[in-house]
Amino acid sequence: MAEQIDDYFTTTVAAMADTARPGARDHDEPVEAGSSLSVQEVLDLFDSQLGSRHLDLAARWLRSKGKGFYTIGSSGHEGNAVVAGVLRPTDPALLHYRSGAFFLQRAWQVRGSDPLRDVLLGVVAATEEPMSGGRHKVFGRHDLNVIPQTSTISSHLPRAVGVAFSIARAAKLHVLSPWPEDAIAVCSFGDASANHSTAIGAINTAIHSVFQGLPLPLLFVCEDNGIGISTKTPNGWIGANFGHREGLEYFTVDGSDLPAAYATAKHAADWVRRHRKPAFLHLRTVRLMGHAGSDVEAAYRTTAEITADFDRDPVLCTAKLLIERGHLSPTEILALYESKRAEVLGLAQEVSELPQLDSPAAVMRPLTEGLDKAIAAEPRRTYPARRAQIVGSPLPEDEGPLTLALSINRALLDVLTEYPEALVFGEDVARKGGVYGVTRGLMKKAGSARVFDTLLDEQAILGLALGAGVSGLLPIPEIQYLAYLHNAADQIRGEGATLQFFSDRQYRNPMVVRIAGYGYQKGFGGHFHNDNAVAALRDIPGIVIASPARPDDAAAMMHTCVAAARTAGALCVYLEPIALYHTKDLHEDGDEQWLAPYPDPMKRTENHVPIGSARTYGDGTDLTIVTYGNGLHMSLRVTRRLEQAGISTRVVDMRWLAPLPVHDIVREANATGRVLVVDETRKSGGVSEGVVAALVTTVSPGRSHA
Ligand SMILES: Cc1ncc(C[n+]2csc(CCOP(=O)(O)OP(=O)(O)O)c2C)c(N)n1
Ligand SMILES: [Mg+2]
Repeated sequence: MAEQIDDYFTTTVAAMADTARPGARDHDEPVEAGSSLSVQEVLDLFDSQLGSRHLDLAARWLRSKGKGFYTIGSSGHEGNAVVAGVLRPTDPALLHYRSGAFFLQRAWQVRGSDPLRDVLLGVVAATEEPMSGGRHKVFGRHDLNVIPQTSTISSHLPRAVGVAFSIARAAKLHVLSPWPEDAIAVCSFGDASANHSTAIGAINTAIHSVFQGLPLPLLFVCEDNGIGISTKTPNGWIGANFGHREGLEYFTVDGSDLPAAYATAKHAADWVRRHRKPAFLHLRTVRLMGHAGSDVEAAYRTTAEITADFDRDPVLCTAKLLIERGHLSPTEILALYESKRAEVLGLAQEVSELPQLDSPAAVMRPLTEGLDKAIAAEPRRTYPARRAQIVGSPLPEDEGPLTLALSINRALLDVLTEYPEALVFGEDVARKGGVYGVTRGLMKKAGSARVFDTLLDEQAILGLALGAGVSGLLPIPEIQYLAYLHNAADQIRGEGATLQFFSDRQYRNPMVVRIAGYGYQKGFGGHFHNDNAVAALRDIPGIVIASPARPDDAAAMMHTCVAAARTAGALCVYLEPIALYHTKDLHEDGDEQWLAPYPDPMKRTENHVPIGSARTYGDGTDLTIVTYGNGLHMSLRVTRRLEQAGISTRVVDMRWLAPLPVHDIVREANATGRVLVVDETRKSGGVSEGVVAALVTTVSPGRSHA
C-alpha cells in the first residue's frame, strides 16, 4: 500500500521552484547564513534521513510480502541523525526504537559496515544480522558502540546512567574500558516513555550523582512526537517536567529543522563532554505512519491532525532547505530520494531470502552457551603479595572457623583484592558495612571508589551494575532484602538476562547480585523482610542462582560466581540466608558446627564448587532429603532425630537453584528410593516444583519416590 507521506514528499518537492544555481556548486560553504553546517554535512545527514525513511517503507513492503516481522519505524524522527552527527563513534549509545537515522549516521561515520542491510537483516530476522543473529530487530552493533535494547520502554536508562558512571570510574581505577576517558554516553527514548518510573528514576540517579560531585557524562535525548501509541502527551509536558531541574541542563529544539537541531545537539553534547554532567536534549519531532505497520492511526487521530504533521516531516524539511537555499534542484532531490529507495528495496529483496534461525535450540544458543561456559568457569589463583597488602593479617584461612557472614565478607575482600575492576555497592554497604555487617570493613580496605553506598533505588543499583558490566568493571551489587528485588526485577530479567540474547553474547552483563533473604524473624517482618519468593528469579532464562547455606560453601561459591561473571559474562544471583549469617551451632548450643574455616585460596581447584553441583551429607539408605538454605540447617538437625527413630537419611544441599543440580539430586534419590523436599520458598513457583519435575522426568523406573 502506498504511504501518504511518500506521495506527499514527492509531490511537494516536484512542485517546488528550481532555484539551484547552475554550474559547479561549492559544498563546503555553509548551508545557510549563520549555520555551522556545510552543504556537504547537510547532504551527509540527509543521506541518513533518506536511508531511515526508506527502511521504514521497505519494512512495510517486506511485511506485506510476509517476509518482514517488524514495522515500528523512525519516520518523523529522522532529525535524530544530528545527535550521532555531534557525537563521536566511540561514545556508547543506547537507542530508542525510532533512532534509525542516528544508527545510520553513526555507521557512516565509522564506515566498514552496511547499516541499511544490517537493519533489513533484523527486519527479516536473518541469522546474518550482525547484532542479534536474527533473534530480534534491534539497533545495535558492537563496533559502533551501539548497545542493543529490548522493547521494554525506558528500561535502558538505568544502564545508561551506569555506563556514564563507569566511564569515569573505570578511568579512575585504571581499568581497561571499551569507552575512552573523555567519552559521553547517550540514551534516547520517547515522550511517553519519559514518564516511566524507570526513566524518572534514572534521571534522578544522574542528578543525584552530580549533586555529590561525581562525574556523570550522559546525554538524555527525548524524541518527543507528542504521543505514545494513541495517548497524547499534554502540550508542553516534557519542557515543564524536565526544563527546570537543577543538575540537569536542558536543551530543546525542533527536530525537523536540521541546522537548528544540529546546533542545539552540538551545544548539548559539548556541554556534557566539557562539564561531565548530564543534560536533557528535548528533540521535538512528529510521528509519521502511525505507531507501527499494524496501527490504524485514524482510530484515534483526525485526518487533519495526521496530515498537519506532513509539513513537519524532517526529510521534507531538509529537502526544502537544500532546494530553497539553491544548493540542489527539486529534480536532484527526487533523484536522491528515488535512488535511496531503489538501493533499500534492492537490499530488502536480497535479504528476504536469507536463512533464519530454524530451531528453538538455535534461538536459545546464546543463553545455553553462556550457561555452559559459566558452569565450566573456575576461580583463578590468588595473588599472595597483593593479598597480604590489602587483606592484611591474619589471612582469612588463618582466622579459624568463621560464620557465614564473615566467610562472605572475607570472600568479597579476596575478590576485591584479586580483581581491580570489582566494585561492591548498594544501600548501606560501605560506611555501615551492611545491615547485617556482611560488608563491614571492605570500604576501608578497598577504598571508597570500589566499595560505596548508593541511593535508595533498586532499579538504579542494578542499572549501575548493568552499565558497569558492559564497561569493563565487575559489579557486585547488593539488594538489601529479597522483597526489594521485586520492584526492580526487570533490570535483571528484561535487561540483564536479555542483553546476551539480543546481542548474541557480544555484550554481556557480568555481575554477582548479592541478596539477603529467606525467613529469619519470628513475629515481625511479615512478608517483607522474610520474603522467600524466588519464582521471579528462577523463571529468568540464563541466569545463575547461588544459595549457599554453610560458610565454607559460601566463600567457594562466591569465587565460582565471580569467575563465571568474569570469564563467561554470567549474571549470578547470590542469595544469602539472613537467619544463618551469624549462626554458630547446629545441634546443641556451643557445638559450633555451623562454623567453618575459610577455604584455602591456594587450593582453589580442590575447593572449587562448580555451578549446579550439590553437596550431600550422610549416606543413609532410607530417605533422601533434598533442600537448601535454611532448610539445610533444619534438615540436618532432623536427621539426628530420625536416626534415633531408626531411619537413616542423607541430606542433599542443592546449593544452586538455577541451574538445579539435577544429576546429583537424581543420584541421591535413587540411592534411597524416597525423597522429601524441604523447601522454604513459596508453594507456588517454589524450588520444589523444579525438584519434583526433575525427579519425575529423570529417575530410574521402578523406584518409588514419596
Ligand atoms: C514498559 C512498557 N510498557 C508498555 C510498552 C508498550 N509500548 C510500546 S511503545 C509504547 C509507547 C511509547 O511512546 P513514546 O515513549 O512516546 O515513544 P514513541 O513510540 O512515540 O516514539 C508503549 C506503551 C512497552 N514497550 N514497555
Ligand atoms: Mg511519543
